[in-house]
Amino acid sequence: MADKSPGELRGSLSATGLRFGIVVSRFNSFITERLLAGAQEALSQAGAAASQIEIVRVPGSFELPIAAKKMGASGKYDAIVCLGCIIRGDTSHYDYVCSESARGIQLAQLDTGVPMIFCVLTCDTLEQAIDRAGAKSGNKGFDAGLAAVEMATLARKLAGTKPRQETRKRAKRRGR
Ligand code: INI
Repeated sequence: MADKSPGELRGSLSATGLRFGIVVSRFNSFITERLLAGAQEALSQAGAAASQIEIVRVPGSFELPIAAKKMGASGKYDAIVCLGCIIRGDTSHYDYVCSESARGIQLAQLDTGVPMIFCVLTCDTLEQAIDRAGAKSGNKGFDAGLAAVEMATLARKLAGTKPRQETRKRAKRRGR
């Protein structure tokens, strides 16, 4: 991240002491599983152990908001990553699923106060989705994982609370 000016508040990329939820749509799982792998990689690079991450699966992107909202309301997570892939078909179904998943996820984070990362690919073709799930245009799941760490740490700072201290026992188990 670029240098920050005095008095500026921003998140960090350290996942120490934080908990993350990832909610994944099974629809177009060929793509969403790649997004999931990207998000997990980003969280791991930020220092999160598998025990700090919980994964929840839902049928399609339309169901992401309700799961994300319930996860947010549980108080168990510092940030939640929402992963889906919507590919345009012959009817207007695509538009409803896109707008409701985006709207629902935004409402869920505003209602619960838990940062939720919108990583729902909205593509005209499968090729566009493949490009964004680890091919030509990188892996948007990875970007979402980093955004989750940044927003989780920023939310802690804004609330004036510190991440949970890592116990010596847990640190030892993780080989730190
Ligand atoms: N769900 C998606 O995540 N992606 C899609 O491309 C998609 N299409 O094309 O239909 C899709 N539909 C299912 C939807 O999300 C719900 O699961 C379903 O309508 C049941 O509520």
